[in-house]
Amino acid sequence: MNDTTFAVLGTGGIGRRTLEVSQHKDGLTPVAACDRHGVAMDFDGLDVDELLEATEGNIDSGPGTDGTRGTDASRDDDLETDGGAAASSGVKQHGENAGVVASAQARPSEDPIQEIIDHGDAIDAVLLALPNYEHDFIPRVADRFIAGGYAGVMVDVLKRSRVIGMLDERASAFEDAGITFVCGAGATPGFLTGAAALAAQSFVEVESVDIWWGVGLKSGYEDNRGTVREDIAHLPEYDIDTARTLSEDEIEAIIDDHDGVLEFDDMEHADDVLLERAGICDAEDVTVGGILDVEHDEKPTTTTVSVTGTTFDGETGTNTFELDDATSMAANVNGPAIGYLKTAVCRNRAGEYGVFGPAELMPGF
Ligand code: IKT
Repeated sequence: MNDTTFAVLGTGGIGRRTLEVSQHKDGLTPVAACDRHGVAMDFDGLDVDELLEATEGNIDSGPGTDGTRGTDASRDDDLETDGGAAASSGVKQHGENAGVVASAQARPSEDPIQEIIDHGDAIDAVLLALPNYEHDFIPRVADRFIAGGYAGVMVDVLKRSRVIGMLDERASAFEDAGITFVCGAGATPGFLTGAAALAAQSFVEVESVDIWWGVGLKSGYEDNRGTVREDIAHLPEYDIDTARTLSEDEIEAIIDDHDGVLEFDDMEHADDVLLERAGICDAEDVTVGGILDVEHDEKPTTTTVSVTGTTFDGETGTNTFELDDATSMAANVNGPAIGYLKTAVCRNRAGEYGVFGPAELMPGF
């Protein structure tokens, strides 16, 4: 595959780790990264080490040193907590970090996303590394790329089932624009959805797909505040709107109430609709749940995908796929996101446009 230039929208945990993982992959050149404060752009390739060092140096209360969770309110929330309004205003809120502009390669911007769109001709792929607090936030960002004449790859790591339909509604707009959009390309949905699609191949009928994940996030807590907030929205007492308005202190209190271990059942994760649109099973036959432990780095449970079905010769069985407990969430989200990005670039260069899910594509490596 020829060299691929890519941009990352969002420099929270997912965005920064994507940049880092890309350094270990052939043929990928990160050329732009932005958050609500500004944009770093270099078409010869960003200096990822400098950018990571500068942005991670922004953490007021670093992880792991005293075993406590930090108090910095704006780590992983860049671009998305206000639905992008701050991205346009460029106004820095009280108590916020400088974000990407702490890097010598970055500069403040009134509208960082637009700057990326304006340089879209030189960007093969865009990774939307943004927690999607408002359901239509990622679709609205996609609209901006369509309107700005972008023709290339877009990959997101969104979670919620209902967003897939919003992207599907835009399928013909993506096709007309020449955009290949891969939705739900993180771990779940994403990697684990794809694993379910492979595990289903033994069967002619799939009865159930059960995804059960374990994440230990002590030292990764600061980096993944956005993800933790998204997860809290899945607890029965909360929803996307209430979780979005929680202060960091309130989030700390919820975590403390659960002794640092939060269990999630029946999460609205798009693995269900993505497996249905790939023809594997009905959405209602898919469950997603898991355990998040923010007091330990070890996974509290082994991440497992169980696919139960019937074979052509009448046997019923369950195929399972497990992730090793030693692999981190960062590895299992960002590796696949880059893998799907690579495949999407090949599809885009071959003239295949529209919306794709992780059960329909085999990620590149
Ligand atoms: C995600 O980011 O894809 C979802 C998160 C769970 C990740 C599972 C990783 C499993 C592993 O590393 O073993 C969570 C729902 N936010």
